[in-house]
Amino acid sequence: MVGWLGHPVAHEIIREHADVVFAVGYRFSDEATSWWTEGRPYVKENRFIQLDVQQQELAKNYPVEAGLLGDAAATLRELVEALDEMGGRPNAERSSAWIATAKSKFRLDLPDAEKSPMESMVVADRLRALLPRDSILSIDTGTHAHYFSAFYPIYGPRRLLNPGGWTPMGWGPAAILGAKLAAPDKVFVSITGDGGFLMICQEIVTAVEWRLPVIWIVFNDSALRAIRDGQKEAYDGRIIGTEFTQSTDFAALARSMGAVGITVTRIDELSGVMDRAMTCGMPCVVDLRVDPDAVYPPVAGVWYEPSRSPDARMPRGSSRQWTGIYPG
Ligand SMILES: Cc1ncc(C[n+]2csc(CCOP(=O)(O)OP(=O)(O)O)c2C)c(N)n1
Ligand SMILES: [Mg+2]
Repeated sequence: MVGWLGHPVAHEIIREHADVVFAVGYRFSDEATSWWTEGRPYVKENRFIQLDVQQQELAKNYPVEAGLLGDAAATLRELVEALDEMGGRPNAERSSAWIATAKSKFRLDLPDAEKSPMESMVVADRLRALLPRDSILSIDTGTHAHYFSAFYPIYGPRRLLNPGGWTPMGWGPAAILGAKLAAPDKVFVSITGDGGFLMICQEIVTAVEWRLPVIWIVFNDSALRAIRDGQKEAYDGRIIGTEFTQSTDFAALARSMGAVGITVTRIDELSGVMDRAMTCGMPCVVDLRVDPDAVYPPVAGVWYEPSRSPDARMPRGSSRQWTGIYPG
């Protein structure tokens, strides 16, 4: 992903090394461009080819060298054929080597796995290994979501459902029900914060009534962390109303509504719990006790609220620009 929750390596490739950016079905939206902020990731020097099925998207937000109107799969097939007729990609070996290097840079240094409450980055990493490759995730709004949008690998289209730039809390835990109805044989997981889930947790009852075996994974840090951390940055460490004095037992809440509820306090419990969640045939809430100060994931974009002045754009997480890690 690039933009507000973009990975530093992806940003560096675009900003400093891309001869041309080929955008396929990509709208250059607010969230995906850090609200069109220079360098996060796009810069004036970038040149774009944009392929989209809707004409009005072409060059809507950024000027393009070439706009291609068409179905992505069909158009890409034709382009590959045309390239083959021209004798293949020039510099193919060099660019393949680059891609291999870039992929290796996406590996993370994970924080302490043994800790309790747990490190969210470790949880996200383990979940990728435990969930099927074609499982479908919805994320919600808040810090918990950043661990997934920033570096959780997605292996196919429409497998990460994202509330986008308006970031409405509670969207992810509810959206997962509609998604499950559309593809009943897949594993559906809602990644949500405790604050967001509290806004919409009555939908557990809907899932029980409709017999929809979805899994909600609640990153329970007893805080509205995204806002709390913003307060700390803006007000010299002071916070107000963003740490809960009363925590919620989401497993008990789930059981009170007829669903399965499981609490996880240590990472070594996660594998068994996910097995149970995926095989119980019932809606299931997994209450994960995570550290409200868990190590932040590497993101290199900025968030911008339109009412704030451009000077007040807030870098969160890693604001480092990560330059110079590739050979020229
Ligand atoms: C409906 C709604 N209200 C308020 C906000 C502002 N907001 C963004 S993130 C956040 C906190 C989210 O808390 P939680 O779900 O616990 O996630 P965490 O950041 O703790 O991981 C708030 C209040 C919002 N995006 N949507
Ligand atoms: Mg929270």
